[in-house]
Amino acid sequence: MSDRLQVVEGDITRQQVDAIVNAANTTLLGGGGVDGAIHRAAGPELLEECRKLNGCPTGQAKITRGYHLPAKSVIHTVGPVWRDGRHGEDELLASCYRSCFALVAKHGIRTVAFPSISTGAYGFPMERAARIAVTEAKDFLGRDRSVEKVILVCFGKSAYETHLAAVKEICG
Ligand code: AR6
Repeated sequence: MSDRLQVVEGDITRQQVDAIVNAANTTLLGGGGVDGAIHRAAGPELLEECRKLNGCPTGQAKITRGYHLPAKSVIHTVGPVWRDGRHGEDELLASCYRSCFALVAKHGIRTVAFPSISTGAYGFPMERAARIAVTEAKDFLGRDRSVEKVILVCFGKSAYETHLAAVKEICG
């Protein structure tokens, strides 16, 4: 289990995987944070393809090519904006991970890297988000034997430690 679920500290745009996940907004037309970094690294062709997707609702996901990224595909998902935790935020964030994993399975993707969706501009508490990410990744890896690696890419040491703790708590 734990060899198929990895936590690393780093920049998701540098990951050598089949697909990386983008924490986008409902327009899918780019933004700041990891979204901005992915669009910069992929090049303008990514925005051209995104324009044809007509956006994406919160909790869902859409896939594009990766263009100049090392990753062949980008899975764009839209996390919930944190309000107070009583507006379906947990379920919407879990739904992001499930929607991404559904695309992973559908497209025969074997290695996928996720950023910590919603924990930047959207303000979702990271510990709580990390537990949801790890729970969904563990469930998916238990169901799908063809996926070799799910990498949770943490931006900074504190994010890394938070995610490691969630893996220890949930995966033992
Ligand atoms: N690699 C990995 N993780 C990163 C990187 C990177 N290069 N850059 C930032 N992070 P955010 P959100 C981490 O704000 O909260 C955008 O403008 C960051 O430290 O990128 O889902 C979109 O267009 C944080 O832990 O996404 C939306 O409007 C995590 O990625 C909005 O922000 C997510 O932070 C989405 O907000």
